[in-house]
Amino acid sequence: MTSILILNGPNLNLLGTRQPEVYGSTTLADVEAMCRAHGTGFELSFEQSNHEGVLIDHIHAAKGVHAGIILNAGAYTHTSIAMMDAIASVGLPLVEVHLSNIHARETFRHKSFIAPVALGQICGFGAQGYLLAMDALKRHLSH
Ligand code: CA2
Repeated sequence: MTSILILNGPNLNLLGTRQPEVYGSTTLADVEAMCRAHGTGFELSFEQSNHEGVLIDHIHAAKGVHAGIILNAGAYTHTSIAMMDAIASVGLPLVEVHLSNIHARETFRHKSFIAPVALGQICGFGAQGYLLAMDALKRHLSH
């Protein structure tokens, strides 16, 4: 079975507990359950870390194990050249996801270091964005 990694960055472990007006009331465990129930036929690994280096280790370890990655890098999206380099170095197809529409928020959130090394970016659709990303990756991998 084709395996994919769904990787979540800093503070996303707090999802559903604070700022529901921005990020909704769905918890990260709910997001994982939604992804597992989505039925794209992927085997899923679901990981979260608040540490940039740990996220990079997960990206490196994905090579040869997973066929693709779905990444919500949280605030590292806007700062991390190191994550960008890691994604480029493994060469796996990656879909960037954000719960909120980062382009409708503060200007510092408009910049993504992930976007240039991603297949595409999905933002503004809340937890549903992860399911859209799974569909996009499924379609990409079957062509
Ligand atoms: O919209 C997204 O998914 C973000 O990646 C979320 C990040 C933010 O820094 C990005 O600009 C956009 C923040 C994640 C923080 O998540 C929390 C969830 C609930 C309560 C507090 C933080």
